[in-house]
Amino acid sequence: MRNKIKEIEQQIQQFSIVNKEELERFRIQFLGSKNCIKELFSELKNVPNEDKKEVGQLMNALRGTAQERFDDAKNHLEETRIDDSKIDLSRPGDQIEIGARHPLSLVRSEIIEIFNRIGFVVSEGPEIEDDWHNFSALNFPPEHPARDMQDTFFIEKGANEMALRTHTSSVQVRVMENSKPPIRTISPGRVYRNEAISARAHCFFHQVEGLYIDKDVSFADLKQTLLYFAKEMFGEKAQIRLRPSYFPFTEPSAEVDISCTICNSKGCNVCKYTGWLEILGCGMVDPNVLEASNIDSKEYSGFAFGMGVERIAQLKYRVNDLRLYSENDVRFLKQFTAGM
Ligand code: 2U9
Repeated sequence: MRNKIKEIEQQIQQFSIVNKEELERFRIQFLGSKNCIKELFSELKNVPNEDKKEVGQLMNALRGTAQERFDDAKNHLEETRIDDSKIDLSRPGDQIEIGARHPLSLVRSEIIEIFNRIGFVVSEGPEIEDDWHNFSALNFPPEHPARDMQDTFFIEKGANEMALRTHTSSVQVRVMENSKPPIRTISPGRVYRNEAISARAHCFFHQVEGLYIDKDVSFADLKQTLLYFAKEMFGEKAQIRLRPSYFPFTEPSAEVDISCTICNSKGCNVCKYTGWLEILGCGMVDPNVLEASNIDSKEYSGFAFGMGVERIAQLKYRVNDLRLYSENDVRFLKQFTAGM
């Protein structure tokens, strides 16, 4: 009898009561008119007289336990019940936050689309480069400062010298080596320079470099291509000017400014009262660069240009601290949308 009492007590404690239906099943089984505890009481007459008192007390306690479990479960269900009449079905749902594209990704796509429209195709290549593709094939002399540890991240020095590419021109050397002119390609990608990180410099940034090689490609073609780019990127009113410059891989070379879109070239603190903002570098591909990739410089000529995506994004979105692009602060990142 004592075992039966223990067994029923266990059943009472383990009975799952998470809804009204289970509560009712519990009531019928342990407290209803034909409940199992009542059945135990009817067997009390078979218990030896000397044990009757104690067993009777155990049965009473068992009934109390069943009642207690029932009351607790009932109270709990009532407390947690959602009152249907209090639900306001007209309330707007919780806002689901939609992510935004990274500003550099938006600008990169826009640059690619602009050049796609005039026939430039995207080419990509490795971020870890050998000396040939990053420097020698691009006419960098052996003593050029870019080859210094101070400027470039070398991975292996010596015979198998490898470095993180310092520009995506290395990709275009590979295109020249593997295809014949006409070549019309742009190479977007991340590049690395050994620089201390500050608002105006970073150890990595993003470039889009362009290359066009064909018969009779002229400086006028270059200027017209860049004017087209400036107008597509910054608006129909945009103007460009070229200033002479020097790069090992182009001759002649130039730096390109765009008319200040903020003050309409009247002069403001962004353009430092010059009316112009620097946006990219360019030039005619040096014949040595063509020859290094087995392209006959007497038959073919070409132009090239290069721009920093961060710089274009800075001008488009007025971001004046380069570090913001890689800190992944959502307060910064969620401000950019494709239509801006
Ligand atoms: C080949 C030959 C020549 C790509 C060029 C520039 C000028 C240039 C800078 C702009 C800002 C790099 O991101 S930046 O720091 N680039 O000024 N780049 S011409 O010339 C090439 C490319 C490929 C085979």
